[in-house]
Amino acid sequence: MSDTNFINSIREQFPILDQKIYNKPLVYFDNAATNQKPIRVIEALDNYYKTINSNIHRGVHYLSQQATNAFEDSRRTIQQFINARHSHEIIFTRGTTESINLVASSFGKKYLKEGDTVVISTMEHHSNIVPWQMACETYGAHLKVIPIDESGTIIFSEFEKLLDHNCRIVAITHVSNTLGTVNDIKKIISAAHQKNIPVMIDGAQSISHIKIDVQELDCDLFCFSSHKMYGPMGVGVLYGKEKLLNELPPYQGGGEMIKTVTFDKTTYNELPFKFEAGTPNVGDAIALMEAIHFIQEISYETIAAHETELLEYATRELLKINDLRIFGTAVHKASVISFQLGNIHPYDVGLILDKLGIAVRTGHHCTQPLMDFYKIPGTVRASFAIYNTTQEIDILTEALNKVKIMFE
Ligand code: 7TS
Repeated sequence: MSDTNFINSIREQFPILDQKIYNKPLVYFDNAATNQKPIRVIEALDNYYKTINSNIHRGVHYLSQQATNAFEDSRRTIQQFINARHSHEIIFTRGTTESINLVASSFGKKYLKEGDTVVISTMEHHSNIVPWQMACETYGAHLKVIPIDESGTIIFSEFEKLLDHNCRIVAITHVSNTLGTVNDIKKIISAAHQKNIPVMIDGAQSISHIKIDVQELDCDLFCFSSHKMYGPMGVGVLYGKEKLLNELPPYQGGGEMIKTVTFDKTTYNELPFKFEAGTPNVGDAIALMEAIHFIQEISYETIAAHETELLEYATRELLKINDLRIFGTAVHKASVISFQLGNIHPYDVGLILDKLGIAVRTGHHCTQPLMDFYKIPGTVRASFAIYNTTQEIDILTEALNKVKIMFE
């Protein structure tokens, strides 16, 4: 059992949690969409704008140097956090969606041609489907989709069949935002590499739950968002192996990504700046560093232990409710539970839960092909973070029983 005092000491760091919604204590179970921010992250952002706000890399003046140093400190902190070999392998983006668009656009331009295939899975978020569809359309390539079984687990033997001589890249999520499935990406990467196929991992949902070591995983590209790991919105990361990033053409043109510009020809800057056109989100990138320290101080071991306890408790308690069906029953799951309550529309469930102070997400969760697979319009999704408690799960269970009675 998690130590209540310890979890309370964590909750105290999140001012937003201490409020009432419709006169009920807030139960925040929409962490897979975005999790809340500890006060130290909020203060880091506040301090940035109060003390060193300035445009970076270009200024000779004191503030610009301070902002540049802090921004580059954040890059090095991220490098160490995911154990990248070099800090220039860390590219700042707006978030996972932009990181994937960057990869699909640049990789597509360099490597995709008529008849090639891009392999993704049935459980991808739209952000890891649409950019690849767009690239495939441009270059005459095709999307191939790894099937899953009823539990929401990838059928590995089917995946291996897709690794043929036409396959240029595998782009796959680490953790499903809808089902919670944790894919065995080490095995996936290793199988693809045996055929010399690079792998891009969508780490949007894993970064706050699982320790990432990009060298150990040997992934070629890894994308994540700050706002899903206790950091601010508007900033994210693309990690890429130096050699691959050097081969890829720039994504956007503008300031900072150039070495020289004439009206006849432009030469591009070196990594990471080649991929960072325009003024970056300096303040949020600096505040992200604080979110990393927050996670590191708690430790992934503690986070995983607590969230596993919440997942197991919630699964047990929710399944006691008649007619409640959980989607996503893979052996390895992150703290996400998607469910349907009898025939009640997920949106109706969400609306009533909201009136009882409980924030969940309802709908297709930007995974429409996955909804098609299960032949359902959507689910109700509760997703847990380090500050959630079993008492809050009891509130959810009680509320769902109320919803059932209302619709009976
Ligand atoms: N990939 C996965 C697996 C995600 O869960 C999300 C966001 C994204 C990519 C896109 O991340 P963004 O930060 O660029 O928006 N997932 C969700 C969700 O489940 N509910 O709201 C956003």
